[in-house]
Amino acid sequence: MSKRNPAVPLSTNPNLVKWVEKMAELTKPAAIHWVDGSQEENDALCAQMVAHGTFIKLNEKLWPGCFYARSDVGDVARVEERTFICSLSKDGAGPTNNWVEPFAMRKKLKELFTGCMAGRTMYVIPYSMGPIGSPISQIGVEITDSPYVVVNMRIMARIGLPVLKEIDKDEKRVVPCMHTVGMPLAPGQKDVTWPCNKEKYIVHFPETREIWSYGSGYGGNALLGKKCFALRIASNMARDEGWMAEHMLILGVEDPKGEKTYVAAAFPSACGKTNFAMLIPPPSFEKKGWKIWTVGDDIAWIKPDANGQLRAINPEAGFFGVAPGTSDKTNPNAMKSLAKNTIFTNVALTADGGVWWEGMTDQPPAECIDWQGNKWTPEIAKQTGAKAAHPNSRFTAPASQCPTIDPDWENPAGVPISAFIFGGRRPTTLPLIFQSFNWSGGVYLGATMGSEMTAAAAGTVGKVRRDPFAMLPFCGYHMGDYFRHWLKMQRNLTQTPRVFHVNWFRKDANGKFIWPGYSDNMRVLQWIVARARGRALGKETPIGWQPRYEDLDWTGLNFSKEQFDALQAVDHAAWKQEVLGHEELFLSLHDHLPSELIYERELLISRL
Ligand code: SAT
Ligand code: MN
Repeated sequence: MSKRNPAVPLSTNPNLVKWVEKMAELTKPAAIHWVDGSQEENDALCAQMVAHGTFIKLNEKLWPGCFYARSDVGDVARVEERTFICSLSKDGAGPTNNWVEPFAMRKKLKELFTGCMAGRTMYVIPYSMGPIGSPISQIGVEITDSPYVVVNMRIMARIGLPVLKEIDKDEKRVVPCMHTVGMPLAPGQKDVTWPCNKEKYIVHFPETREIWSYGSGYGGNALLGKKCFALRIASNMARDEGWMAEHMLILGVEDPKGEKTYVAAAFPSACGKTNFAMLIPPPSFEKKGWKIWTVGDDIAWIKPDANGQLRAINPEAGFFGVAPGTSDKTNPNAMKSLAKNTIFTNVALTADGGVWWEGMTDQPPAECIDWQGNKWTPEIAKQTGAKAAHPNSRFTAPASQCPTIDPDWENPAGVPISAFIFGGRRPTTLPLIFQSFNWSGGVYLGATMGSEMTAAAAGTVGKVRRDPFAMLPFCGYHMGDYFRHWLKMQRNLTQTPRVFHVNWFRKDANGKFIWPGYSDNMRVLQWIVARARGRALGKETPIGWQPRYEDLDWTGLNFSKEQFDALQAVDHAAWKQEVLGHEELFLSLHDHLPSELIYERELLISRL
């Protein structure tokens, strides 16, 4: 086989080729590489990064096909304060986003990107969010000077030749995504293993559907298909085109007769979305034939089909999961997903060429190298509090390796959504489970969801950080308009999904969690599915429908009616306080807040 010249364009689409040329002129790379997405190309890039020191190849026997990377200490997470929605009007971005006037921002970006790729290779990555050819999928092209981004994108999205074929076939509109680590190399200058820049800009132009990212090599800042496209830009597309781009997991519940019901769920961060997406039912449920199938763990694109049924795809092809806390006990399916062909970033490196993170095993290794490259032992940790793995360390793993991946996860038509679930980390007030009375009541639940802050600082305990639909850092336009879009969506549906709120985190008077969580969440999910199918009873309460004790299957769990009543209690006084918190959020969005939500609030108050 003759080796192709990677600088020769792989596309016949004149707009794409011209844009790439223009960007090369701007950024002045040493070379251009059109990414074909092949295994050989991937192997070569990984080998190149190993030689460079960016990657360490893990022990092939223990971790086949896996690589290890350590980031710069200042480049470990998304940078919300450096994230901008540059819509034409400030009002379009709303009070929950940072806004800079688009012409001023373009001027700044031109400065930043001029010559920014000097001494580096510019990679052109064509990618599809969602199965190639699906009516719900979208195409982007990311230009980047980071080979780390290329190999991560290869796991997180569909990339390369099959996508270019789509682009060339229809001269399809693509979302242009510019990314640079922001560290040009002067002739002869020695590179570092994780190039980045202290100055960071994550910029979105919603009207022109463009993304410009400067200065970071990390996850959500650099893998532009994920939060930047699939949520911030796509939420704009979805509003204009009548669909939904949501920060939601998707899972399928299969009952003993083989009937499958799909639900989509939004939780704020640190509420166990990946764990819920890969839930393993309790043994008594498994024995009867209940199964959970995983479609996605982070993002859902949802569109009504010709019959007015909402159908969802997972636009991603991999899991970009938080490593700490993931174990064979908390999430065996995630552990199996990441057992091979996975990229680990900022976890700890063990003496046998493996990886470790806090919570992975009961016993920490006697010694390892921490995420900053220093020697780490349990003794050192005790003295200094040093973590072996960064709390936001990640695994990038192919979704196809998940043992419970749904057979329909790549179905271009998507899966039918019967219910939406909202949740939060709420030590008080919010019961384990309730169902909204109707769609607008459900939108109210999504709009007012949040998590209680745990910081011990005076005045913050018990304070709820509102995170509407878990979209606070991801909604690419005015949050009030986004609520309106949710309300409007229902008008085009023949089957309206039921809407639920869950809280796995309610505590008793002694500060102990009342609910065991994890597998036992299946008991709640079973009721949700039965309600969505109109098969389960519930009782009416001021906040919505709740299951009675006898409506849940308790086989294999010792959980008394008294415990359940404590978990499900609706404390009127606490709820009146809660509703005041809703008011606070609504005030901040006031001029764009749909009146339906004010009515919902009034109705709730009158029922309390
Ligand atoms: O880095 S990502 O934005 O992809 C993950 C996260 O922070 O939620
Ligand atoms: Mn997320």
